Amino acid sequence: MTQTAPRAEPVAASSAAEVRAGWGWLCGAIGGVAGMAVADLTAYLIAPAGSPVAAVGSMIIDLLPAGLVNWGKETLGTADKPVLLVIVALGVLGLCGLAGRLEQRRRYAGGLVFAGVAAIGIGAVLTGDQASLDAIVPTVLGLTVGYLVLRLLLSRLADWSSATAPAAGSETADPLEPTLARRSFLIWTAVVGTVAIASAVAGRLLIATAGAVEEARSRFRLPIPTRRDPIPAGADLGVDDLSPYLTPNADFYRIDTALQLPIIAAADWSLTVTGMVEREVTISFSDLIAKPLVEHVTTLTCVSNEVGGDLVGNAVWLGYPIRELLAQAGVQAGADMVLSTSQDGWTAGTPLSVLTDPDRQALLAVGMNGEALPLEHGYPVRMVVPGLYGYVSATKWVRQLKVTTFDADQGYWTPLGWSAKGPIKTASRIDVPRRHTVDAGQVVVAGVAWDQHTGIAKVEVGIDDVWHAAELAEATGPDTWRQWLYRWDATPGTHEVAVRATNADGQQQTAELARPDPDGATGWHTVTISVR
Ligand SMILES: Nc1nc2c(c(=O)[nH]1)N[C@H]1C(S)=C(S)[C@@H](COP(=O)(O)O)O[C@H]1N2
Ligand SMILES: [Mo]
Repeated sequence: MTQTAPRAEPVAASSAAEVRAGWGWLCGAIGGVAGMAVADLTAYLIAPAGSPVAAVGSMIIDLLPAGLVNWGKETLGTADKPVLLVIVALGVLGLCGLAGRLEQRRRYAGGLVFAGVAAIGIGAVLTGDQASLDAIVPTVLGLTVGYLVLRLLLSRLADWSSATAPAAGSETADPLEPTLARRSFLIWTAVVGTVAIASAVAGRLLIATAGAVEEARSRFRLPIPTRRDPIPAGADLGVDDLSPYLTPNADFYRIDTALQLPIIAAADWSLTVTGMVEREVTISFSDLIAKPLVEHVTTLTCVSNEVGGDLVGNAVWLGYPIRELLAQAGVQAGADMVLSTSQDGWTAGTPLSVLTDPDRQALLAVGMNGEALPLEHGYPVRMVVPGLYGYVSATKWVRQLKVTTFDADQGYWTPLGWSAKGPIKTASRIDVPRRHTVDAGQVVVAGVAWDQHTGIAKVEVGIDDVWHAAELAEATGPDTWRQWLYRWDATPGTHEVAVRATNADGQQQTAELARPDPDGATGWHTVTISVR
């Protein structure tokens, strides 16, 4: 008896250390769950392609030998993806648990492991098919939060351990303190753990829905248009750094008020024409794509675009003319506006006359540059109206068209101080040279000019206020921008290079400077170029 007594304390101490180590693993794992939750929720909100767990899963599929992948598909069937995601999640939990244990021994050691996990996630996201810089945000944010959660829980655990250890010089610790510290740690762990798990499950479900919609979107084959809008060979001058005639979808500017990207499955979409109509018409996605669709190239511009700004892009849109749908509903006399409403409640008020104009291709668009609309550009259906700024016409995720009047209704931006009507103003922009220091000799000055639905007839380049005609590229018609180019014989010194366009009505772009609000910026885009 007396021989075993001295051993009792070391045994207890070492098992207490083991228990602490166990808690360290748990704290790390909870940090990992919190991190995945934040990553998935952030991805859902801002960048659906940025979920690191899913991206790592896809990367694993890409790295594994095809035989193994096929074997997985055959044995697991449709469960293959969930199983893979669970494996990835368990891997993250394992690594984060290890991080917890290491952090407990040495500050920042676990942080290094978290950083390593983040690096894998970022690598996977950036090598995915929809890589973009935004897409790394979820991973970075998630693992930062995860590490902070780990630090928080470990500090509670440390409080408990120090309360348990008898204070130096005293026989026993205050019996109350360890209990309190222990309870505090356990409560924090339970609460943070539960919230993390619940958020992770919610995040995964949301991102999985978004993923399924995105997958259906990317598989969707656009119907063949009944009318094409052939692009002349001379539409693109092929100058380096000059905006291409057609803006690739990945580079197309994005403007909307949506904090959360609306995720709409095509099968769940429908659009209702209501208000001052003879009969309400509701159309489903399958009805819409079965209609005769037309293809039209239209340049979209944001009213917020500053002089020289980049909130403008040109795309081939495929869709159904809105006038046809309005005709089916039968517009009542007295109406002068169509208020369109999106899935997320945003609205735009468009002049009825523009939408019913037989010479204007105002579309309910399903396609953008040969593919289904990207989610952030309005999937499955948006409006595109030549000649009007986006805020009064280009409703993305559109669900309702209400035929009404400008007296009775107003679009989202009107009460916020923007003009109720937003016809596009004549504008031009210098894209090239991108660097504003050049060598003397021939310098290509090039850019784009637009005045949708009127068209651009002339572009001039001013070198220190002496104006020269620029060469104009072709275009599909008046609804798109035109590239322009001027070969400048640059002499050493500092020069002011400006551009101004004249539209097809003979109206020269105004030099008068105006801010974007309330109805679009004006002024000549001017750059200072120093020639060596
Ligand atoms: N649902 C919805 N649609 C919207 C907006 C919006 O905030 N919500 N913004 C509009 C504005 S101001 C512009 S300029 C265009 C931009 O379209 P894009 O993001 O496809 O370039 O969309 C329009 N459609
Ligand atoms: Mo806009």
